[in-house]
Amino acid sequence: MLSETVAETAAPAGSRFQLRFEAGPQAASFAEDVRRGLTAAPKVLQPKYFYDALGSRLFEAISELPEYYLTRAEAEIFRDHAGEIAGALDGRLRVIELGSGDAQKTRLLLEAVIARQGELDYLPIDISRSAIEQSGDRLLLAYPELRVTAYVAEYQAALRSLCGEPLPPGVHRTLVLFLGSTIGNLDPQERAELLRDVRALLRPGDGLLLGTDLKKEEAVLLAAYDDALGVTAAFNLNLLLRINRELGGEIDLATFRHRARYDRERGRIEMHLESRREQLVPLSGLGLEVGFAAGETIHTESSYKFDRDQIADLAARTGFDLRRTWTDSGRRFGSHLLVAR
Ligand code: AVI
Repeated sequence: MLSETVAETAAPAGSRFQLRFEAGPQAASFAEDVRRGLTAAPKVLQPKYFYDALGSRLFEAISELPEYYLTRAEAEIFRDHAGEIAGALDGRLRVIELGSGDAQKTRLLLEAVIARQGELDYLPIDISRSAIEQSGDRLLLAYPELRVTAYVAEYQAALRSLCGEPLPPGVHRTLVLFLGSTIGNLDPQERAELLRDVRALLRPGDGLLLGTDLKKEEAVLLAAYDDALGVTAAFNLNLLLRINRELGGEIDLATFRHRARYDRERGRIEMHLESRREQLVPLSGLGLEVGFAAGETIHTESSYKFDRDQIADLAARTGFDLRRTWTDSGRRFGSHLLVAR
């Protein structure tokens, strides 16, 4: 389906902050996706629905957990190597970030780029207007040399709109950031499509910095997705709470449990919600009743883990070369610089 693109600028002219809204193709609603997912076999819900207000806060809490090393490991890479990363592409950069959220780790990179070139155009893309406005405000306060053009949009819609725009004067290169191993939540086909969309925006020599979790012992991975405090369990179960709240469901949360398992062959952690007993779950708002067998699960997320060869292969298939990988001292996480061919 062709998208209708609406771009608005919601900032006074001359300010260092611009907000744009890009409407992509009409996405299915939460209600439609829940109906489809819970009447499918096997049952499935998309991980993008984790991130309502409570889910976003639970994810922030996950990042603080001792078992969930990903956020800290990536921050360590940026603390140790931001200067090298910022200098890896020649010429003056602009930085585009996919899924910027609170842009906490990104600050280390932005600071390093500003230190090299004195000023910077930063273009964060996120579907959460509040996250993008708050982080934009904080960044502009901290860095007077920064200009922010923020896109409240799905990645694809914003990338497509950016494709038509010329580079700002004095900018030679684009560096796209896709951090936090968010790419690991996409299936192989979606992942390649997204990288091709990024590649379409770039010119030869431009870069994509891709953060990915790395393959490691199963026990470490499982603990990261099934922590002792039960925060990840709450993050997962919050999907059912959201269905109750937004779609008039009457799901008894106590009849489901969080499950994390590692599928070694596919190289992915899977999160599931498992019914503790046989039951009929009423979803009155959808005019639907969903039957569960005891032990039956809803697959709520896949989180793929990678090795360097897989990233090199993905890069080659999507129009990039893998130029360099930085890892943290524990070699748990990788920041890969892909350069457009
Ligand atoms: C956002 N994403 C990279 C996280 C991950 O590790 O796959 C989401 C998450 N799910 C459970 N814990 C964290």
